[in-house]
Amino acid sequence: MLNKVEEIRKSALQACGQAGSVRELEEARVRFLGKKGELTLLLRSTGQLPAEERPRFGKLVNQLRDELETAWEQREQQLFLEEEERRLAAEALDVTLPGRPAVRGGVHPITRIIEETKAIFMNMSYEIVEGPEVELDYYNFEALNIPPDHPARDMQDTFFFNEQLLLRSQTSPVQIRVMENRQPPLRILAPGKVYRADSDITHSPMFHQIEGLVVDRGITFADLKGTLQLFARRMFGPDTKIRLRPSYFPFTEPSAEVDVSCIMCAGKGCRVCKDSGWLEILGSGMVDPRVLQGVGYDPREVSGFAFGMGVERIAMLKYGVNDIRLFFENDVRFLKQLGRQGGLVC
Ligand code: 2NL
Repeated sequence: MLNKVEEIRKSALQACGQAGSVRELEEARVRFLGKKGELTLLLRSTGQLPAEERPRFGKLVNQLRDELETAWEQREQQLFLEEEERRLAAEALDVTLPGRPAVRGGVHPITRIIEETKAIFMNMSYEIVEGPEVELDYYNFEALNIPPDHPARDMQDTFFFNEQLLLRSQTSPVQIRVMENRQPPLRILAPGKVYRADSDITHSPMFHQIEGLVVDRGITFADLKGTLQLFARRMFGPDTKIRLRPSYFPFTEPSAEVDVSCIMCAGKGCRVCKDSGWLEILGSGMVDPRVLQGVGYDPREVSGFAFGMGVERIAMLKYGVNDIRLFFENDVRFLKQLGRQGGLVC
């Protein structure tokens, strides 16, 4: 029996020393020290011994149990530390490695034109105004002196929800609303999305427009011309010339279309300006007295000028883009290419 105790002691200490992980060690513990383990079995065999030997044997087995428990505790501590060391080594993080460069986005070319234009007019003390994209027929057409039979009213050109409600086809209704609510002097710029039932390489059903309006006592056509001259120089460069051609809009009288000297060839003639040396960039005119009257202003007291431009058209000219749809596909390669040409912006 004493040999048996020594035998178990040896093989238990061996198993304890050989356990390569906390899990293996626990398996060995169950095998020797567990409820059905070897030590328990040994203790049960006490009954086979003569009565006088039993106390000494019991004491021996209990000593062995204490010894093994201590051995297990120490080994467990050791294995735990080893395992933790291995885990920390595997998780090691080299904080001196260079970081990955963050991919930076850019401002969309359309947004850029809008922001530049806003900055130019804010510099001339204009106020930026906004309004609803879903409008009433009254603000989009009637208040702008657009008669019921005018081609712009064609159901085919404008998105109507019903008889009265539509998607605005220009940003003028924003300005009508401002005039209705406020008295001159007024210097406002209304940028925003507009909608027309038209789609090809130069037309998109949604595009962006910027309109400007000045109303005060004594505003003349010279104010219009000087303002647009300054805008053109700041937008396209200090040597830019402008040219006004007579035109017609129901909401302005007189009306003028404004050209700038070609930004590609400086007026010498090229493919972009179709050899004319000029590019049309906006429409403008003196606010029609009927429009002023409609918002409750007295046309004998105040006068005003207004202008409107298509943002995509300006962006296409400025960046040499021939298909408007490229602006809305948001192909990152296209947007990056325009981003690199940002130097054109003055
Ligand atoms: C163009 C022409 C224009 C206006 C817009 C306007 C607004 C009010 C009163 C009078 Cl509230 N006029 N806006 C005037 C002339 C031309 O736009 O070709 N736009 C793309």
